[in-house]
Amino acid sequence: MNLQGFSMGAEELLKNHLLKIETRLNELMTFPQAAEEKLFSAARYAVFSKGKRLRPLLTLATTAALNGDIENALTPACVIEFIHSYSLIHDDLPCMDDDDFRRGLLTVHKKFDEATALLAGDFLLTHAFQVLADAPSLDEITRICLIRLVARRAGGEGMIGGQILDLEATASPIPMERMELIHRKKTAELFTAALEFGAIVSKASPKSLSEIEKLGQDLGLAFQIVDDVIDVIASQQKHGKALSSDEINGKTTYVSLLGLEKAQKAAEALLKKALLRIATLPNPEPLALLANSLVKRLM
Ligand code: GRG
Repeated sequence: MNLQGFSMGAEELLKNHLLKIETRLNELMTFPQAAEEKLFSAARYAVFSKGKRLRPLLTLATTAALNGDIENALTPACVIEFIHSYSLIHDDLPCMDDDDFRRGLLTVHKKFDEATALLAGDFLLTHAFQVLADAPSLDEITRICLIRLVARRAGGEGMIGGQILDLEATASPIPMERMELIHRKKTAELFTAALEFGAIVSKASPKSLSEIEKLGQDLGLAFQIVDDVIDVIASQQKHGKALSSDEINGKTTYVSLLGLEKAQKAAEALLKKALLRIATLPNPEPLALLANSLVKRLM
């Protein structure tokens, strides 16, 4: 994490947010002893397997940036993490990326079995909506706004749409505009929802919500570019050459189109734009710190 120029206050606040997120996730993922034990175990395995919690942190940091109520934002923040966890379980399945490991642990279908992994993902997505619909501290209008927004961002023209476009794009190289569209849908849409959740809970004005949307898009795209860069650098370090998993799978990435250096520069330019927007918010420091650490994890 690049902490230069940030006060300890912002870092402490993010650490405190992280603890609150873990506690609320545990509360929302505690199930009575039931015949469906295997399903709940698989879902818990996915949610509590060393994820960085970036998206829920973004929800809370946006809430803090707008002087909103963190307690009200906690359950919505966890809902974003449930949807993220479901997407990773399904993304790892043999019919998609067919990965055996995630976060240094066996993927859910390897630890359990394929059918259980599929259902654990289905469950987490459904659970996310149930938790939002039942959220006791939110008024009904806020709950409907959140449900409508996340359904759109995670749905057929959002994250799931991005995934199908991504699968279709594996066969042959694609131009930059197409790749950016895929990245925006597959990764940036859920990032955007995470920030917008903080804004909605904080009762942001339509103008402020629209600024937060642009911020989420820029940060999400920057994060995905950095993910592509990390993939290449990690494989260089491991194998001593630039043959990343994306390259092995024949995937077009920012790095394959622009080269490593220009891809890094593209991410930095998006970060700069994002930081300018963040600076206009009432309490910008924690969100600025988080944005920096998302994009500068390698630089
Ligand atoms: C299967 C519907 C469906 C969607 C899958 C999110 C996604 C769409 C696929 C994941 C593929 C992938 C690795 C994309 C790169 C960006 C990304 C989402 C990285 C993982 O996010 P982190 O680093 O993960 O926040 P942790 O492990 O920290 O939770």
